[in-house]
Amino acid sequence: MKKFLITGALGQIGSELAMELRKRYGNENVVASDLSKRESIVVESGPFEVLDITDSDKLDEIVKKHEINWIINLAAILSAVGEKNPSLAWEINMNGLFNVLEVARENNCAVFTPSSIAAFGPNTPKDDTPQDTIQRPNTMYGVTKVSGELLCDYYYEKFGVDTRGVRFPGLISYSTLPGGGTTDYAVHIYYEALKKGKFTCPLDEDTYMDMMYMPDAINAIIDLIEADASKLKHRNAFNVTAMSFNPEMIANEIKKHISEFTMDYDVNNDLQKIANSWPNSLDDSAAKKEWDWNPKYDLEAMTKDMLDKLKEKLNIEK
Ligand code: NAD
Ligand code: AKB
Repeated sequence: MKKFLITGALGQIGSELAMELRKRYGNENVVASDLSKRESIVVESGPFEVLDITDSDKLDEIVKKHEINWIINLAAILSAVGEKNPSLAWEINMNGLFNVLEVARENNCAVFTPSSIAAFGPNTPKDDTPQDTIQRPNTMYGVTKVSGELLCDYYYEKFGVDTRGVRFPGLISYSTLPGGGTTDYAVHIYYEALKKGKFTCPLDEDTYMDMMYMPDAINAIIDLIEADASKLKHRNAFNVTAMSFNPEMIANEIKKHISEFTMDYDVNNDLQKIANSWPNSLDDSAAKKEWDWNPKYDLEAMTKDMLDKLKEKLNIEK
C-alpha cells in the first residue's frame, strides 16, 4: 500500500494532486504538508503537517510518524520569484530536495520531483526539443531544475532510491493561482477575460511556450508513479507537453467564447528574457513510449473547460 507525503501541498499542483490522490488511495494515506496551515480543503480533508523542507529533522520525524513510503516533493520557488531571490531558490529547490532524497534513502521511500521546461536554456534546440539535449539554463530556477534532475538520477544510481519525475511545461488551472512563474500569464488571462473583458499581456505576441491543463498534469504524476519501473529509462526528467501556443493564440481561443475580449501588451523584460530562453515546443515521445503518456486537453478543450469552471468559481453569468 502506498502512503504519500506531499511537500508544498497547498500550491498550484499540490492542492489538486492531494485531493486526487486521496480519492484514489484513501484520505488517510495522503499526508499533505506546507510551510503553514492555510485555509484549504486539503487541510480539512485528511492528515496535514506544517513542514519546511529545509528542516530535515522534522521531515524525517513526519516520514517515520506516518510510515510514508512515497514523497512527492512540490515545495519550490518558481522562475520569476527565483530570479528576484536566487539564494532562496537555491536553498529551497536544492537544499530542500537534498533533504528529501536523504530522508527517502534512510527510510526506504520513493520520490517524485517535478522538473520543468526551465531546465533547458538558450542553447537548447528550440523546436521539438529532444528528450536528451543541451541543458545550459541561465536562470537560477533552471539551474536548480537541471541540478535536481541530476541529483535524483544520482540517488537512483548510487543508492537505489526509486526517483521519478517529469519536465512540466506551464500548468493552467482554475483551482489555485500559480506561484510566481513565467507561464502564469496563461492562467491570469482567463480570470481577466471573465472579470474585465481585457488583459494586458506581459510577454510579446511571438512567445511560444509549452503548456498543459492541470488534469493532464495530475494524471502524468500518478501514471508515472504507477509505471512499471523496468520500462523507465529516463526516470527523472521526462519531457511532457500537451500544447504549445503564443499569447495571440490563447487570446483568439478566448474570443470564441467572449467576443468582446481584447488584449494589449506591456512587455515585462525580466519575464520576456526568461521565456526567450525556454523551448517553443517539446518532443515528449520518450514519455509516450516508456509509460504511455497521453494528454487529453488541447487549447480548445482546455479553454472551454477553464471558462466554464471559472464562471462557476467567480459566480459570473455570461
Ligand atoms: P507553487 O509555488 O504553487 O507551490 C509551491 C508550494 O511550496 C507553496 O504552497 C509554498 O508555500 C511551498 N513552499 C515554499 N517554500 C517551502 C519550504 N521551504 N518548505 C515547504 N514548502 C514550501 O508551485 P507549483 O506550481 O505547485 O509547483 C510545484 C513543483 O512543480 C515545483 O517543483 C515546480 O518547479 C514544478 N513545476 C511547476 C510548474 C507550473 O506551471 N506550476 C511547471 C513546471 C514545474
Ligand atoms: C514557471 O513559469 O516558472 C513554471 C515552470 C514552467 O516551471 N510555470
